[in-house]
Amino acid sequence: MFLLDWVYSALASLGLYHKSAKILFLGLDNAGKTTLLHMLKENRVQVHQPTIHPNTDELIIGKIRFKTFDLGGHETARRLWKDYLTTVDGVVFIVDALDQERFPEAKRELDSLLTSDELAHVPFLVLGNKIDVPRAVSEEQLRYALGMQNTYGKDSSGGEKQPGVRPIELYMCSVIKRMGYADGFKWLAQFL
Ligand code: G3D
Repeated sequence: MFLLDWVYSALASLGLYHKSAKILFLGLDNAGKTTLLHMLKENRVQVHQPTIHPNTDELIIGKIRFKTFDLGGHETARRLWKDYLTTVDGVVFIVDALDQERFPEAKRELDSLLTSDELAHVPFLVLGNKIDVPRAVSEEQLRYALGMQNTYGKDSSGGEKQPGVRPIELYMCSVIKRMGYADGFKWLAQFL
Protein backbone atom coordinates (compact mmCIF):
# COMPACT_ATOMS: atom_id res chain seq x y z
CA MET A 1 0.00 0.00 0.00
CA PHE A 2 2.84 2.33 0.87
CA LEU A 3 4.43 1.79 -2.52
CA LEU A 4 1.19 2.53 -4.33
CA ASP A 5 0.73 5.65 -2.21
CA TRP A 6 4.15 6.77 -3.23
CA VAL A 7 3.48 6.16 -6.93
CA TYR A 8 0.25 8.14 -6.80
CA SER A 9 1.70 11.00 -4.78
CA ALA A 10 4.66 11.24 -7.16
CA LEU A 11 2.33 11.41 -10.14
CA ALA A 12 -0.04 13.81 -8.36
CA SER A 13 2.85 16.14 -7.53
CA LEU A 14 3.69 16.26 -11.23
CA GLY A 15 0.06 16.68 -12.28
CA LEU A 16 0.14 13.28 -13.99
CA TYR A 17 -2.25 11.34 -11.78
CA HIS A 18 -4.70 9.32 -13.95
CA LYS A 19 -2.70 10.08 -17.08
CA SER A 20 -1.27 7.56 -19.46
CA ALA A 21 1.55 8.90 -21.57
CA LYS A 22 4.96 8.44 -23.10
CA ILE A 23 7.26 11.34 -22.25
CA LEU A 24 10.69 11.88 -23.74
CA PHE A 25 13.45 13.70 -21.84
CA LEU A 26 15.74 15.15 -24.47
CA GLY A 27 18.69 17.54 -24.35
CA LEU A 28 22.45 17.71 -24.74
CA ASP A 29 24.56 15.44 -22.59
CA ASN A 30 25.20 16.87 -19.11
CA ALA A 31 21.91 18.86 -19.08
CA GLY A 32 20.50 16.88 -16.15
CA LYS A 33 18.19 14.30 -17.76
CA THR A 34 19.48 11.33 -15.80
CA THR A 35 19.39 13.30 -12.55
CA LEU A 36 15.76 14.25 -13.20
CA LEU A 37 14.87 10.63 -13.91
CA HIS A 38 16.54 9.59 -10.66
CA MET A 39 14.62 12.26 -8.76
CA LEU A 40 11.36 10.85 -10.13
CA LYS A 41 12.58 7.36 -9.32
CA GLU A 42 13.26 8.08 -5.64
CA ASN A 43 12.38 4.86 -3.87
CA ARG A 44 12.97 2.81 -7.00
CA VAL A 45 9.34 1.79 -7.24
CA GLN A 46 8.17 0.01 -10.40
CA VAL A 47 11.38 0.77 -12.15
CA HIS A 48 12.38 -0.97 -15.33
CA GLN A 49 16.05 -0.60 -16.03
CA PRO A 50 16.98 -2.10 -19.35
CA THR A 51 20.07 0.15 -19.69
CA ILE A 52 20.93 -1.25 -23.07
CA HIS A 53 22.56 1.94 -24.22
CA PRO A 54 24.68 4.47 -22.32
CA ASN A 55 22.84 7.48 -23.80
CA THR A 56 19.34 6.38 -22.87
CA ASP A 57 17.47 5.46 -19.68
CA GLU A 58 13.88 4.62 -18.84
CA LEU A 59 11.45 4.87 -15.93
CA ILE A 60 7.85 3.73 -15.65
CA ILE A 61 5.64 5.13 -12.89
CA GLY A 62 1.99 4.13 -12.97
CA LYS A 63 0.86 4.56 -16.57
CA ILE A 64 3.56 7.06 -17.44
CA ARG A 65 6.67 6.00 -19.31
CA PHE A 66 9.62 8.40 -19.13
CA LYS A 67 12.54 7.86 -21.46
CA THR A 68 15.73 9.91 -21.79
CA PHE A 69 17.99 10.40 -24.79
CA ASP A 70 21.09 12.55 -25.28
CA LEU A 71 21.05 14.81 -28.30
CA GLY A 72 24.00 16.27 -30.15
CA GLY A 73 26.98 14.27 -31.27
CA HIS A 74 25.58 10.81 -30.56
CA GLU A 75 24.45 9.41 -33.84
CA THR A 76 23.50 6.02 -32.42
CA ALA A 77 21.35 7.63 -29.76
CA ARG A 78 19.73 9.79 -32.43
CA ARG A 79 18.68 6.66 -34.32
CA LEU A 80 17.29 5.22 -31.10
CA TRP A 81 15.12 8.19 -30.12
CA LYS A 82 13.95 8.84 -33.68
CA ASP A 83 12.13 5.50 -33.43
CA TYR A 84 10.14 6.88 -30.49
CA LEU A 85 8.94 10.12 -32.02
CA THR A 86 5.83 8.79 -33.69
CA THR A 87 4.30 7.60 -30.42
CA VAL A 88 5.49 10.25 -27.99
CA ASP A 89 2.93 12.37 -26.08
CA GLY A 90 5.20 15.03 -24.62
CA VAL A 91 8.80 16.24 -24.80
CA VAL A 92 10.77 17.62 -21.86
CA PHE A 93 13.80 19.36 -23.34
CA ILE A 94 16.44 20.09 -20.69
CA VAL A 95 19.09 22.78 -21.05
CA ASP A 96 22.08 23.39 -18.77
CA ALA A 97 21.58 27.06 -17.82
CA LEU A 98 25.27 27.29 -16.83
CA ASP A 99 26.70 26.23 -20.16
CA GLN A 100 26.27 29.33 -22.31
CA GLU A 101 28.81 28.07 -24.84
CA ARG A 102 26.49 25.24 -25.75
CA PHE A 103 23.28 27.29 -26.02
CA PRO A 104 23.64 27.50 -29.83
CA GLU A 105 24.00 23.70 -30.01
CA ALA A 106 20.99 23.25 -27.71
CA LYS A 107 18.99 25.68 -29.85
CA ARG A 108 19.89 23.77 -33.03
CA GLU A 109 18.69 20.50 -31.50
CA LEU A 110 15.52 22.10 -30.15
CA ASP A 111 14.74 23.76 -33.49
CA SER A 112 15.25 20.50 -35.29
CA LEU A 113 12.78 18.78 -32.96
CA LEU A 114 10.25 21.59 -33.25
CA THR A 115 10.31 21.43 -37.03
CA SER A 116 10.04 17.64 -37.26
CA ASP A 117 6.72 16.42 -38.63
CA GLU A 118 6.45 13.66 -36.03
CA LEU A 119 6.37 16.20 -33.19
CA ALA A 120 4.21 18.85 -34.84
CA HIS A 121 1.38 18.38 -32.32
CA VAL A 122 3.43 17.38 -29.29
CA PRO A 123 3.71 19.73 -26.27
CA PHE A 124 7.24 20.84 -25.34
CA LEU A 125 8.30 21.65 -21.80
CA VAL A 126 11.74 23.29 -21.86
CA LEU A 127 13.58 23.21 -18.53
CA GLY A 128 16.47 25.61 -17.86
CA ASN A 129 18.28 23.55 -15.24
CA LYS A 130 20.89 24.23 -12.50
CA ILE A 131 19.58 27.57 -11.25
CA ASP A 132 20.90 26.66 -7.81
CA VAL A 133 24.27 27.86 -9.14
CA PRO A 134 24.49 31.67 -9.05
CA ARG A 135 26.07 32.01 -12.49
CA ALA A 136 23.09 30.34 -14.18
CA VAL A 137 21.54 32.65 -16.79
CA SER A 138 18.16 34.24 -16.13
CA GLU A 139 14.94 33.02 -17.71
CA GLU A 140 14.97 36.06 -20.03
CA GLN A 141 18.53 35.31 -21.18
CA LEU A 142 17.70 31.69 -21.87
CA ARG A 143 14.51 32.63 -23.73
CA TYR A 144 16.59 34.91 -25.93
CA ALA A 145 19.33 32.30 -26.50
CA LEU A 146 16.79 29.64 -27.48
CA GLY A 147 14.53 31.96 -29.50
CA MET A 148 11.63 31.35 -27.11
CA GLN A 149 10.26 34.88 -26.69
CA ASN A 150 6.79 33.87 -27.82
CA THR A 151 5.60 30.87 -25.88
CA TYR A 152 2.26 29.43 -24.85
CA GLY A 153 1.88 31.02 -21.42
CA LYS A 154 2.23 29.51 -17.97
CA ASP A 155 -1.38 29.28 -16.88
CA SER A 156 -1.68 25.54 -16.23
CA SER A 157 -5.32 25.58 -15.14
CA GLY A 158 -6.36 24.49 -18.61
CA GLY A 159 -9.00 27.19 -18.55
CA GLU A 160 -7.31 29.47 -21.06
CA LYS A 161 -6.58 27.05 -23.88
CA GLN A 162 -5.19 28.84 -26.89
CA PRO A 163 -6.30 27.11 -30.06
CA GLY A 164 -3.68 27.19 -32.80
CA VAL A 165 -0.85 28.19 -30.45
CA ARG A 166 1.89 25.62 -30.13
CA PRO A 167 2.20 24.32 -26.55
CA ILE A 168 5.80 25.20 -25.69
CA GLU A 169 6.92 26.83 -22.47
CA LEU A 170 10.11 27.47 -20.52
CA TYR A 171 10.51 26.86 -16.79
CA MET A 172 13.73 27.44 -14.89
CA CYS A 173 14.57 24.75 -12.37
CA SER A 174 17.10 23.02 -10.21
CA VAL A 175 16.62 19.29 -10.40
CA ILE A 176 19.06 18.73 -7.57
CA LYS A 177 17.20 21.13 -5.27
CA ARG A 178 13.83 19.85 -6.52
CA MET A 179 12.81 23.35 -7.55
CA GLY A 180 10.78 24.47 -10.53
CA TYR A 181 10.28 21.29 -12.52
CA ALA A 182 7.02 20.23 -10.83
CA ASP A 183 5.39 23.47 -12.06
CA GLY A 184 6.68 22.64 -15.52
CA PHE A 185 5.21 19.14 -15.39
CA LYS A 186 1.87 20.52 -14.25
CA TRP A 187 1.89 22.85 -17.22
CA LEU A 188 2.73 19.90 -19.52
CA ALA A 189 0.08 17.65 -17.95
CA GLN A 190 -2.78 19.84 -19.21
CA PHE A 191 -1.94 18.73 -22.76
CA LEU A 192 -1.64 15.00 -22.06
P1 G3D B 1 22.45 14.06 -18.62
O1 G3D B 1 21.75 12.81 -18.19
O2 G3D B 1 21.55 15.03 -19.29
O3 G3D B 1 23.68 13.79 -19.43
P2 G3D B 1 23.13 14.27 -15.84
O4 G3D B 1 22.96 14.82 -17.30
O5 G3D B 1 21.82 14.03 -15.19
O6 G3D B 1 24.10 13.15 -15.87
O7 G3D B 1 23.78 15.52 -15.09
C1 G3D B 1 25.00 16.07 -15.52
C2 G3D B 1 25.67 16.79 -14.36
O8 G3D B 1 24.86 17.92 -13.96
C3 G3D B 1 25.83 15.94 -13.10
O9 G3D B 1 27.03 16.35 -12.47
C4 G3D B 1 24.64 16.36 -12.26
O10 G3D B 1 24.87 16.16 -10.88
C5 G3D B 1 24.59 17.82 -12.58
N1 G3D B 1 23.25 18.38 -12.33
C6 G3D B 1 22.05 17.89 -12.70
N2 G3D B 1 21.05 18.65 -12.24
C7 G3D B 1 21.63 19.68 -11.57
C8 G3D B 1 21.11 20.81 -10.84
O11 G3D B 1 19.92 21.03 -10.71
N3 G3D B 1 22.07 21.65 -10.30
C9 G3D B 1 23.39 21.42 -10.39
N4 G3D B 1 24.21 22.31 -9.80
N5 G3D B 1 23.90 20.36 -11.05
C10 G3D B 1 23.03 19.51 -11.62
P3 G3D B 1 28.29 15.40 -12.34
O12 G3D B 1 29.28 16.22 -11.60
O13 G3D B 1 27.81 14.21 -11.59
O14 G3D B 1 28.68 15.08 -13.74
